[in-house]
Amino acid sequence: MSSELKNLSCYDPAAIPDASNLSIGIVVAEWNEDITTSLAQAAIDTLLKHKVKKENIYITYVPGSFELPKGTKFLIDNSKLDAIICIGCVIQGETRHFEFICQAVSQGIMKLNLNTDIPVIFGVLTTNTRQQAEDRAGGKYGNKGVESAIAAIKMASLKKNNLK
Ligand code: DLZ
Repeated sequence: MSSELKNLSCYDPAAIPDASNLSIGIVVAEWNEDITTSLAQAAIDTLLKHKVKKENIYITYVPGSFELPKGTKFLIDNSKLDAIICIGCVIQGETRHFEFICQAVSQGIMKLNLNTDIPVIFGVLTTNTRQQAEDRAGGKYGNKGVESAIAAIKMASLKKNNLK
């Protein structure tokens, strides 16, 4: 599957498992807040569209993407969720912050996936420009929040089915 021109909001609704009994957490980074708000809203709308109950969607906020793994760990330790979506937006700047944050958040999320029972979804945009982020937060390439919500439903269902 080529990703460069993939519209992040496109999927086959018929291929999505029943989500009516799922509880999903969403951890949202406040940096680039307009973008992350758009991503989070798209994730929420997609979960609701697939019948996740409003009261079973838990939203928390962290200062920046660097804090997403720790915020997610707090949620894992203090709740019983079927999957957690991490929402962030890291935009390349003039310093090397970008590399460190991207590496930390991607490795932190992967560690949570491998070391805990909860699927944790990488809903983080890592872009060279603000325009590229806008294009993927409801712009010409769709919305990564939709893709993240679908991934959360699929992974939560996969986990439940493997436990039966
Ligand atoms: C410091 C920083 C910078 C420069 N850029 C971003 C960004 O583009 N996206 C993002 O989510 N967070 C950024 N941050 C904040 C860090 O993620 C983190 O919150 C701070 O370094 C405090 O640990």
